[in-house]
Amino acid sequence: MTEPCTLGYHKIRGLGAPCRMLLCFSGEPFYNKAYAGDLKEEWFAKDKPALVARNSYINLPYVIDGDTVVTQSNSVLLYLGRKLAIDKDADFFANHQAGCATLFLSPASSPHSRLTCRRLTSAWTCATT
Ligand SMILES: N[C@@H](CCC(=O)N[C@@H](CS)C(=O)NCC(=O)O)C(=O)O
Repeated sequence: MTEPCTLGYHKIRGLGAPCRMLLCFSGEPFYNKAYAGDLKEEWFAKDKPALVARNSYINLPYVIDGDTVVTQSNSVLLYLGRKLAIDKDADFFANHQAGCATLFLSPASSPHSRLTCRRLTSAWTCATT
């Protein structure tokens, strides 16, 4: 079994929300590394210096998937869309941004509105209800 990937961002929606939503929509468990009052110690003093060695552009949001570290929100969305097989080659450019926007901006009216996320220990899993 492969280790779930880690999505790192602030404990707010912001640029991390569509990234988290892609993971939730896919049903893949993932570690939700959400920085809050510990930002200075956990992000700036610990994780950022460690991750910059693996990706010199490291910022929030980022995704760690095994040996791969992807950062910059658009790149994270492209990576997750491809990894989770949400973005299909046939309609990659036509659908990618629209899919994220639907998840991000219109949860109430989107076909995914019944998606719920549950936190299990340190990983997140999602289910449609
Ligand atoms: N161009 C970047 C902007 C990233 C960014 O500005 N991240 C903010 C939060 S929205 C942050 O707190 N970065 C942490 C840092 O500078 O180390 C992206 O699209 O991901």
